[in-house]
Amino acid sequence: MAELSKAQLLDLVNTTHVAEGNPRVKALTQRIVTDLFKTIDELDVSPDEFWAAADWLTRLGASGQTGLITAGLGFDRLLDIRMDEADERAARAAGTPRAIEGPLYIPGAPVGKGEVRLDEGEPKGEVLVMEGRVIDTDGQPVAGAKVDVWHCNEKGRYSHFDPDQAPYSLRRAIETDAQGRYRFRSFLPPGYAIPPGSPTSELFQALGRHGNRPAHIHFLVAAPGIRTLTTQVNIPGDSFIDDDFAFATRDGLIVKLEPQTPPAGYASLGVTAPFTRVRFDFVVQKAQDDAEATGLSRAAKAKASIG
Ligand code: MBD
Ligand code: FE
Repeated sequence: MAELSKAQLLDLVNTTHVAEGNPRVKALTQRIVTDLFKTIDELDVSPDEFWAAADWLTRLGASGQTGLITAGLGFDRLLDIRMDEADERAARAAGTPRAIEGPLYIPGAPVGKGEVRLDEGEPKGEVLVMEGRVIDTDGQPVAGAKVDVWHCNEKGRYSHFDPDQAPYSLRRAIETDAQGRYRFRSFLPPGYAIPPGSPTSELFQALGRHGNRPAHIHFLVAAPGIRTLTTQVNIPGDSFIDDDFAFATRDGLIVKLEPQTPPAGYASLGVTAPFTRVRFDFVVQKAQDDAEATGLSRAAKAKASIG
């Protein structure tokens, strides 16, 4: 091979092949490589800058933080906005708004019928009971739906990613009863902050950004024939509520707190004193096909569909 101009090199990179390959992967790779060649040239990226970035990517992957960066750079929310747009076009924008799954979901949490406790032992914060129904967009209850719920501990950390917590701590699923009802006890979680000293916080420091999320609780709601709903609720009053590093706050998902709710009727959850109640119904859509009703997390769904 002889000397190459930049344009000739790019053309070679984008066209060299010994087999057909995957046309979609080829198109996307060509676009990204072309854009990056252009960025390097137009922004005069030095070798030191390039190799520092490559090293950062290696460390990012090794630290398991790819999903933190995608959230912090807005990609998770972008994909939601695009799905909302597709729903608008298809006249299917209805029900509880979707919100990003985030990188911290773990499938396989213990399931309880009708109600569960996420917390164990002494309350680690204000006692919370959240309750409501899963109903479809016609207002019909969805019995036997699975409501997966997960949130961080009092230090803002999530079990599985935090070695100090037991497996599935603050992760449970509730199977709705015949009336579509669910309820669970936990505590009001604090916000989340990206781990200091990590590749993610390195980039955020260089960008002059913080890595805080307002207090929130995650849900994955699934039932046969129902379009799987991934969403979150925000706890009002958090100073980061309109300054989420993951840009995930949405109207309709900021719940109302009912402090000092009398404990009568909540004994089965171990509630004996006034507590904070949140009432929230998940309004879900009927699935148009089986692929919409898998109940899978984003990673598992992508694996099932793309491999
Ligand atoms: C979280 O708790 C979260 O929900 C997201 C989206 C990103 C990082 C931490
Ligand atoms: Fe979270």
